[in-house]
Amino acid sequence: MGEPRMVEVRRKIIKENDLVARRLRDFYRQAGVEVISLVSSPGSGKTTLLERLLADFGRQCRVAALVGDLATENDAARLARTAVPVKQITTGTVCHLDATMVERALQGWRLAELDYLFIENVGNLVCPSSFDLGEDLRLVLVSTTEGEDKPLKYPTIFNTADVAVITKLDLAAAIDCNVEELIRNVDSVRPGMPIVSLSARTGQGVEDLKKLLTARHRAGAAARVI
Ligand SMILES: Nc1nc2c(ncn2[C@@H]2O[C@H](COP(=O)(O)OP(=O)(O)O)[C@@H](O)[C@H]2O)c(=O)[nH]1
Ligand SMILES: [Mg+2]
Repeated sequence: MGEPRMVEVRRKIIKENDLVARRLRDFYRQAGVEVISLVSSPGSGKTTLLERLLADFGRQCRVAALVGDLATENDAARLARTAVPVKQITTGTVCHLDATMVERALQGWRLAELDYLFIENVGNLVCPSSFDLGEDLRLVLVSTTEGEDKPLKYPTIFNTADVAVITKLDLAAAIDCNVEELIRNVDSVRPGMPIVSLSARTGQGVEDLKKLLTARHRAGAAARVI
């Protein structure tokens, strides 16, 4: 396939995805559910953070999760221990979730009975940035163990997310990560982007993220009432 043809096919796929994402966004809004997705490279700590968030939020409100991976149901099994509804989407060879996969996975779910739906994307810092899932908020995670320069190398994923989450803060000293530099690099790629630094292992900083998410949810609910 020649390059112009590849570009054309890709553009068509993304356009179709945007139509489904728009439908999903309306669906989420009507149901009054806040949808939060997580993107990062493999191993940055998406599932570990979700284990905490689902357990904590699950005590106060109605929460569910979809998790994407190329293969295995491992993450769904980990998250199911939190006792909230969880469904795994296995994508086979596809390196990202798309809106159609999410729409299909949600069939039969009563979204109006949920306050929050979390979606863990396939671990990848490139492809998920092109695929809108209709979510209200996209978190991009980058761990202290990945190197301070990752925001500079993968700017698009930061530019298509709403909040940056620096993970594995407990490992920063051991790995000699300069967290200030990592924060500066996120800010240089996306000035003003909210940044939360945390460790899902120790719990340090997790409250800050929870506060940010609940404040947004309250603001969204108020806007819906008005
Ligand atoms: N020390 C430390 N390890 C973490 C933290 N978060 C995740 N991990 C570990 O990093 C590895 C990958 O985490 P996982 O949540 O599966 O990443 P995912 O692929 O992004 O979902 C696992 O061994 C986790 O236990 C953290 O905050 N601190
Ligand atoms: Mg995972």
